[in-house]
Amino acid sequence: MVAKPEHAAKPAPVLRCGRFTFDLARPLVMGILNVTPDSFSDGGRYLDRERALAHARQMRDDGADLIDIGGESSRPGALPVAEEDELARVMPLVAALATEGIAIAVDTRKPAVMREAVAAGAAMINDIAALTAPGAIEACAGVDVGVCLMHMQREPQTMQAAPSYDDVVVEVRDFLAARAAACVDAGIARERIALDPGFGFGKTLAHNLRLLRSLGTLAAMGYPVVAGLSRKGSLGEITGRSVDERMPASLAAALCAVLHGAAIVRVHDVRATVDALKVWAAVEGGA
Ligand code: 9MG
Repeated sequence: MVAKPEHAAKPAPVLRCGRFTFDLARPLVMGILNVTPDSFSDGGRYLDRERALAHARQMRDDGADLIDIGGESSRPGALPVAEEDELARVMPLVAALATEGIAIAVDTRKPAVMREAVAAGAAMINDIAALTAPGAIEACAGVDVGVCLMHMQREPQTMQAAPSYDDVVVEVRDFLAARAAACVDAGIARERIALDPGFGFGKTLAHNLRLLRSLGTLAAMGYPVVAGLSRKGSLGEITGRSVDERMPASLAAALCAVLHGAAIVRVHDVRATVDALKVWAAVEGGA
């Protein structure tokens, strides 16, 4: 009898987030819902609760696997938000949408917000600071929430002032490996961890492009890689387009990210991204 090749026996990898288990055989789409007055793309648009809920449901209907809700802007130059303000912006949406069976990620750096979000049914904590705040790892350990650990050089207020690396890929990879190890040591299961190079967070266009081409190096660590390029400044630098005109560039960037190894793309334009990925999957599936 001919032995099966080893890869044929391996189940497709999964990402476990609360009550959701995502099959990573196809790329996942994470829709962005910023509930902030000052986010770079949709700042102020979803401060009205009903409007925010309607947008989240629309992204779900358009094919988003997860909705990422954030109450503190992380755009370059953004100022920190008080805990009570962040909770007031985010929690009613998390509670309502989680009850409707939608997989919710909460984009926060604050352990208190993490704890409340998990208690309200959030499936994932998306932390641009990779759970480095005191108490953040503890807030996510011992519960079944998924975590997205992102790399950022410095803080949003200062991160785009002359970012510099000896080797951006090596430094981002080593940082993410260390953060994943800290999470595993604290009891967070490997299957609950995703890693993100943090496009635009303390990176020039050249850094972002090198990281994009090197996503395979990050994916080789064995964790799903999240790529967030949607409408970001680097796409404006390449195309000369304003934030509102960056959808085509964002689709191209999402496809490039998937081709280079991203398992999850974090996007504003869910419907268009889902369509683009369907075309890619049809082509690749037939190969
Ligand atoms: C909150 N936020 C803004 N950009 C992001 C990105 O690229 N990745 C992740 N995980 N979160 C982000």
